[in-house]
Amino acid sequence: MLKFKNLAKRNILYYFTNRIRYNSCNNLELCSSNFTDHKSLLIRDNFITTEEENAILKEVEKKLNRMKYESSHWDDVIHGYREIQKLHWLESTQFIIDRLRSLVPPPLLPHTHILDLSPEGYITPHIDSVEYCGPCFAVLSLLSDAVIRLEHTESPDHWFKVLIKRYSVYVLDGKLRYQYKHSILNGKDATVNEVKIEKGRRLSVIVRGDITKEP
Ligand SMILES: O=C(O)CCC(=O)C(=O)O
Repeated sequence: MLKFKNLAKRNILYYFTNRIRYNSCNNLELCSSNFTDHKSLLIRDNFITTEEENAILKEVEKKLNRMKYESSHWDDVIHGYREIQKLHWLESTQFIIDRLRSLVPPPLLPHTHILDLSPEGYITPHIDSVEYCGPCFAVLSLLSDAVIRLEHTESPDHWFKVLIKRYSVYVLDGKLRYQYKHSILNGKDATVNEVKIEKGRRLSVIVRGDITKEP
């Protein structure tokens, strides 16, 4: 019981202390200076160390390296990718995954989605289907920086772009989850304030809230 209480306390602490408001102009590009919706993006740099990145890679590459990059996803959203769903982790890696899971309010889907984008890979604007993803998900970025762009579904002139750094985590929930489409920009479009971001091969480790919880 005490263990559970401590865990719950830690999760709540994580959830509220890491909601960083991005206002550095190097990392953020807004559609207009009075736009504020980006402030509900939870983002935390250096969420893992290089050693922790290596531990995750070692575990997922056994399977990924036997797969070929696919040119496009069944729904045409993801291009240049390979992916797996992973349920069980080695004890040494599980605690990193647990740290990531602690950013998403329970209940969570039990498996972790590993998405490996080739250097040319990208993700087109979409909202995750409510059939596969609950009200919140957290994405840990390995191997490369990337640029995420969010655009309001009904007002496309409401948008922002953020540099998502290697080792960082971001969390989408609330209006950013349901009212904004998100995309990971391709090499040509991957700029923030006209500064080009070099995206190499990028691996994202994604944990999702369970679909049983309605918005
Ligand atoms: O890899 C990412 O940062 C984005 C993943 C994504 O678009 C999704 O899970 O819906």
